[in-house]
Amino acid sequence: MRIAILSDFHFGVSSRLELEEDSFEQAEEAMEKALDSDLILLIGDIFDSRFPKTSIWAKAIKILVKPLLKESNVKFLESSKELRKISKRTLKHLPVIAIHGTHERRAKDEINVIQALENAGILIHLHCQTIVFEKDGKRVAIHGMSGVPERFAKDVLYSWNPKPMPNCFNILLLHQSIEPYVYSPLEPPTLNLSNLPKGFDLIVDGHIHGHSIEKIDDSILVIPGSTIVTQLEKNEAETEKGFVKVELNEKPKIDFIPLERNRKFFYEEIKLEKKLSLREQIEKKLKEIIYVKNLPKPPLIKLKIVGKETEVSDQELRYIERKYSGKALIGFVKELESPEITQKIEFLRNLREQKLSTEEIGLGLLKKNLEELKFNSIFDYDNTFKLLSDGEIEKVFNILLVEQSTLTQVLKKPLIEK
Ligand SMILES: [Mn+2]
Repeated sequence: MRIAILSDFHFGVSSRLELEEDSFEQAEEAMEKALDSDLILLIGDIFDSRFPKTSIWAKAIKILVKPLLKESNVKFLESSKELRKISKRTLKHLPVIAIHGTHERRAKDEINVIQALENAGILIHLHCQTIVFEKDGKRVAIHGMSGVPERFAKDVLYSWNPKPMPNCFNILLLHQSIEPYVYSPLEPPTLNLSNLPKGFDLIVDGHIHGHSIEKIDDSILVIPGSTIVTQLEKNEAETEKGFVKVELNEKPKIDFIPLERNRKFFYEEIKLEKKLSLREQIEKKLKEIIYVKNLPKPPLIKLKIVGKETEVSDQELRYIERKYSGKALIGFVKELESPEITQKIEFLRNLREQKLSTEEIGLGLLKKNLEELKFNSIFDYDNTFKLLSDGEIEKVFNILLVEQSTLTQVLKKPLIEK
């Protein structure tokens, strides 16, 4: 039995004209290379947004339906899911099993994009659920927990308490930071390598965008990484983009399959030397990348210029950008003198690039305000916040109105104080 593990397509991540097709083209290459498998696993963040635009849906669906044209040799055995939720159509073709990620997460009881795809018979969505398949007498049990806020991850996992099934190859799917694999410093993980459940043959984690395969105790931790560069940080230039294939023989064979047609990303540092002009130094570096390496698409190149700010003219940088347009997409970073400013910029960049962390901050504010209003009963802040951020004001109002005793306070004081 062969299993393909793909993650973090981030459909629609870039709306910049030259880059807007990348997330689709790269996921498509991965998906096409995965079609010779018996099962496909999607580990979350398929979409970059909880509410993808119609144009994003249209392109995404073309890729996600590819397995529907493939026949399947695996047999569905059982699941802890309600059987009526598993479409018969899904079981007629090469099965796709998916969890949703941080970018797709919505309020409790609100349908998310992965569940919408499940309704269409394109995949089977798991959240704290298990599904078992069989081929040639070999059984595989897939246990999936979709992405939850980091601070709840350990509690949700422990209260679900998944157990490996006997006589099966057991795979646990997660979409979380797992210390030391941390996605955002703003959301510290509650899971780490030693508190993961025991006895699973594979633990697969989405969310982390650089791939890795690591042995931990009796399990193997597989991080397939994203199929696209999302943050243009230095570490993203260090690993290839791709996905993972697992061949179940006596001993499982696990291979990382790199993409070949994807846009490459380079992060280079240029220290100003006195001998050469800045332009000469930059162009030398650019030529090394553009003309020496055999690249399928104009690469993304981020150049960090280290030196005194006054030595670098913005005009000159714009000139170089224009000169190489069509051959490369170039971005410049100037190292600033003050470490304090660097720190602030780093913080803002983290906030901007991780919408969900911004939500975490908003959630904290809401919680504090509601506490001040004496909403101290069993109140689901997380859910209320997600409803608010989805624009479901009516529903939130109804939740608040249930607490008759606090109603007068709500009407007297504004919900969010200025
Ligand atoms: Mn992601």
